[in-house]
Amino acid sequence: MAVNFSLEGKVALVTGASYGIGFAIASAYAKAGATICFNDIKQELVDKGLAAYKELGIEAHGYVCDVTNEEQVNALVAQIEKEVGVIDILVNNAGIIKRIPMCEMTAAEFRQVIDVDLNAPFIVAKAVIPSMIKKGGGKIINICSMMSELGRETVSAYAAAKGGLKMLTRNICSEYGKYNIQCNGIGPGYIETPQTAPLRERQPDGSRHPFDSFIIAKTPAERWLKPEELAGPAVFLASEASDAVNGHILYVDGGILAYIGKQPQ
Ligand code: NAP
Ligand code: GCO
Repeated sequence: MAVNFSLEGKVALVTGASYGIGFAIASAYAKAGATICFNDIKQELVDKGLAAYKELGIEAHGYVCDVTNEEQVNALVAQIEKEVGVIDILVNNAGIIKRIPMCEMTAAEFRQVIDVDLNAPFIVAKAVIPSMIKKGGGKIINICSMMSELGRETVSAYAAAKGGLKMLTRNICSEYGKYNIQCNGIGPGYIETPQTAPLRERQPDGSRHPFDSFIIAKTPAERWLKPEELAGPAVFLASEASDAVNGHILYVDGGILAYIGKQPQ
């Protein structure tokens, strides 16, 4: 029996996909046959994203929408259903991080990270599930993190959100699996995107950022990963090939979670 990795005829919404990981995943979905919808908070970034997709020969549908705003999200889903079609594949990708020592972080800052990284995936999934049920099924992919499993200094809000997102993923699986909805997560390792750029900045003397060196030592492949390396796992989880996979977090981390780390020389 041929395994079906095709996304032909499917409508995909990837949140926060003007660039970065979301852009790489949405581009791969387009190459697998899906129609791409994405959003960003700012029109200028939606426009930049549309141009970037066009450069790849992809006619994407871009929308301004703040994923933390339930009214905007419901309007976005209704507009996509009217203009493009029912959403078959949702990737909850939009996310932020604030790297602040916990006792220096305000409650407002903590709440802001939880709002984008955990409340928003709930809001957007809740908005798309009813039509997925009517259509006979769907795919929801939540972009988790190493911090769904591990903590580190300064990322308390982000780790709490991504840990919660792992359990939201499992709960959507549990509650909606009977409607042929598969909800899984992707847990990227350390990826070269604007979000991690501060961790890779060269030092004034030209040496690597200490965190950069740390990740190199923690990754068996001894390198940061590229957004495009998430494409294959993302296509798999969006396709019929993964219909029996549900509630799973697929770590695409180059082996970080399996590795104690290189012994200091
Ligand atoms: P990024 O470069 O910072 O991009 C994040 C995207 O989300 C941007 O397009 C951003 O738009 C959008 N966004 C933020 N808040 C939003 C909101 N309220 N409404 C709509 N869009 C919003 O991040 P990335 O590195 O590509 O990461 C994407 C996802 O992967 C995030 O969930 C992140 O936590 C996760 N992740 C990243 C890594 C990594 O190493 N990079 C590893 C594991 C997991 P604006 O530019 O307008 O803010
Ligand atoms: C950090 C990084 C990480 C990555 C990613 C790792 O400050 O440690 O930003 O959190 O973004 O989530 O999987």
